[in-house]
Amino acid sequence: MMSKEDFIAYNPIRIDATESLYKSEIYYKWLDTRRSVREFSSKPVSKEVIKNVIKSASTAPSGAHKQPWTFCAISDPGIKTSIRKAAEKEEYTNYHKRMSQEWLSDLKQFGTNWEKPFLEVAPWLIAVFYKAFDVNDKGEKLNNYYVKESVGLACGLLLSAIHNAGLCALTHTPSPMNFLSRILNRPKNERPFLLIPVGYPAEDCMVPDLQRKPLELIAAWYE
Ligand code: IYR
Repeated sequence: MMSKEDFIAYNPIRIDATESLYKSEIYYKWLDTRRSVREFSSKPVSKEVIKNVIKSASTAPSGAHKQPWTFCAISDPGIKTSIRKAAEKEEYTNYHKRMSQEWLSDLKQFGTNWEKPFLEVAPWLIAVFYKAFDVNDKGEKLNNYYVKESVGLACGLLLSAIHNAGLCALTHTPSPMNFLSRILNRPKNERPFLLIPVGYPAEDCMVPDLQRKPLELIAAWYE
């Protein structure tokens, strides 16, 4: 059993208020340049970079520090093709039958449709799975906590790490995405969460002209 005696000192480098203000502003301005992209270059990205962004993601806090995630990194062209085919099959039905008029109209500005060429063009796909529970050596179920919150946090850090590496990504959510468990042969305790193509943007990559909400609309102050 862990007790307070097992704690270790936490002593991050202290910075003064001026540097803090400067760094917070620089970080925001840099993060604000991140965009989701759907037009990728096929230019390769090294496995070392992908390892580092996954390790960055896994620094996220998680319920009871269970780290209930698996990041499947796929560069195999055959697997990418299988994933594209399965995703497009679902998306075709989504766009033609399952999505409401309101939903379709909300998506108009992004120019999306059922076709997902980026799933083959991007050099890497990271399929993120959440672990609904863990399984120990004896095959017994162990609880995880706040699983989706935890994996969502890890994905946020993943996107930041990808942006920091000069790469771009799309948080893609084909629905339903059970096909990912089948194609990637994942164990029963793992469920698909996000499918994230990663790479360089295409030379002529275009993105919608979106504005982010101003602070007044996203923050409430109680001083
Ligand atoms: N999953 C579909 C539709 C879609 C839904 C939302 I909400 C988006 O922000 C974007 C797309 C697709 O990937 O096309």
